[in-house]
Amino acid sequence: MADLMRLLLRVSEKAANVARVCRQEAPLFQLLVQEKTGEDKNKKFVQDFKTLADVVIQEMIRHDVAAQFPEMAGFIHGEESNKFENGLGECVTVTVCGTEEETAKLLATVLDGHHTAASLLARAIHQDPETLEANTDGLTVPLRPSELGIWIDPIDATSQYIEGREEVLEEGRLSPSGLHCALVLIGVYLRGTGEPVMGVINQPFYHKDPAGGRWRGKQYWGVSCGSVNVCSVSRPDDGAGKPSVVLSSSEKQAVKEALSSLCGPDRLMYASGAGYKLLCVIQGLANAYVLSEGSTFKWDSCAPHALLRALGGGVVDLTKSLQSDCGAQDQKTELTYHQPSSERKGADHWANHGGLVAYRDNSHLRSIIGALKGKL
Ligand code: 2IP
Ligand code: CA
Ligand code: CA
Repeated sequence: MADLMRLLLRVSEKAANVARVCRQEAPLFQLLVQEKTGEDKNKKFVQDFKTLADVVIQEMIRHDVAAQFPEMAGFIHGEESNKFENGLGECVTVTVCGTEEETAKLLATVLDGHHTAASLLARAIHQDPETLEANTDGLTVPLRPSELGIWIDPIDATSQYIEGREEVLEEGRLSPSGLHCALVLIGVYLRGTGEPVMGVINQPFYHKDPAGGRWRGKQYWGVSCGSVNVCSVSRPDDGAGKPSVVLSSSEKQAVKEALSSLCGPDRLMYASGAGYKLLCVIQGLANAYVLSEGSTFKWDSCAPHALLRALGGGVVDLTKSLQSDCGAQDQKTELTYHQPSSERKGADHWANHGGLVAYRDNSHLRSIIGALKGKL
């Protein structure tokens, strides 16, 4: 299944192109933004935006994967539904058609007849991405397509994507908010056990060329199954010492206080985007990410979880870990991706409702769980 990894890298780059095209045209971008309603609303935000870019990206990934791996067709899920309502109140099902012209025609109906916008999007969808630097030579993945499922978050940190603040990133430093927090996340899990086995994270707005003003992205990938553990990011040296932890700025006061006594106040950091915080742990910019609420979903954590496992870490359910007596690295507390929560509705069906702790080093996980016991 190394072919699947190569396909996911290629399709994530196409997704990043779509995300970039949508931002480049300001009037087009305004046009694309709609508010989410009903049960699929992420309760955390008063205004949660659903963009056509999201819907288009998810459908494009689904289309390309199903074309090469038909056995996976019914098992490619994501945050978005492919129903899009245009300014006239008409509901259009967004699909990727056989040709660029057909796709442009369909998108024009969604875009109330804005043909230039529709053509730009269709071109990004049908164009092969420029050659990528990812080196997957010699990679072998002992899996069959019929045992795999996929979770897609077409754009994570939508609020940062829409706000669009440009930050210059410094190597080795966590930068709390801005366009670079927006990520394309594609995770692969085992249908039988729900274990995450492959992941691709694409950061479409990694570097802006100061001369031409063009954005360049960055890709991160990993495979973790059986004895195969490969990650494009090298394992950072965690050292002994106290962990540094990244949190959402809206995290509970009790959690901030408990972790501040464990790590020291200057080792607590805040950043936007669930995916970006997970990426910070993967890159070693923080030792762990703690979230006490059920505000992330399977599509947020699946891809980064696979990379963390490839690096020897993981993502556990916080509530289960606090209840478990076995201490850390209890396989039963790791998040899984195959089963919905039956008591919940809409998007909450697929929420990581017990909260989470993402970690690379087991000793850090143990000390964090210890510090939070009895505090929540
Ligand atoms: C969101 C996004 C938010 C995050 C939230 C996710 O996904 O990553 O930034 O909140 O949990 O569900 P926070 O930044 O406080 O961690 P999306 O942007 O795809 O809705
Ligand atoms: Ca998300
Ligand atoms: Ca999203």
